[in-house]
Amino acid sequence: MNDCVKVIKADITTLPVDAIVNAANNSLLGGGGVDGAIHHAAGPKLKEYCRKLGGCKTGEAKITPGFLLPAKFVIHTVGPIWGEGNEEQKLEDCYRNSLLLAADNGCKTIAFPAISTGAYGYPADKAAGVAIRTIRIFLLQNSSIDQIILACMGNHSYEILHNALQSIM
Ligand code: AR6
Repeated sequence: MNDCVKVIKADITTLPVDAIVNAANNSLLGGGGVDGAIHHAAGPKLKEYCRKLGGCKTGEAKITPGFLLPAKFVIHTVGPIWGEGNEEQKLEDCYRNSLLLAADNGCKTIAFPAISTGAYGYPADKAAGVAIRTIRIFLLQNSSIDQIILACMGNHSYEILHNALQSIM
C-alpha cells in the first residue's frame, strides 16, 4: 500500500496526473494559495465552468475538466477553517469524497495539496495524520486508484507528510 502513496515537493499545477485536488472555498470561484495557482494555470474557462456548479459545502467535492492544466480533471474540495468546529471529520470527508469522486471518474492517478493547512490554519502535523489515515482506509476498501501523490511546496510540509506516511502507512 505504501508504494501507491508518495509525498513529493512540487507545484501541483505541473503534475500530469488524471486529477489534481483543489483546496477551494465554498464559492468555488477561486481565491489565493493553491486555488489561485490552479485557476491561473487552468485558464479562465475553469472559473466559467465552476460558476455553474453552485458552490460546494465544506467536506464535499466537485469535479471539473482541467482545461489548460496537464491534469485531466480538477477535483475541488473545501477544507475546514481551523476553529470552526468538527474540523477532523470535515478534513477526512475532503480526502474520502475526493478519492471516491476520482474513482467514479476512472482516475488512476491523483494528487492532493495539504488541504486547509495554508489560509485555513489547520496545523500541518494534525492535518497530515488525517490525510494519511483517510487515504489508508480508502485503499483498504478500493483498489481502482494506482497512485496517490501528496504534493507540497515547502521543506517543512514535506518533512511532516513524509514522517506521517512512514509512521502510519
Ligand atoms: N502546489 C502545491 N501546494 C501548494 C501550492 C501549489 N501550487 N500553492 C500552495 N500550496 P491554501 P487552504 C500549499 O492556503 O488552507 C484559498 O484562498 C500551501 O503551502 O492554498 O485550504 C481558497 O480559495 C499549503 O500547504 O489552502 C480558500 O479561500 C496548502 O497548499 C482558502 O485559500 C494549502 O494552502 C483555502 O485555504
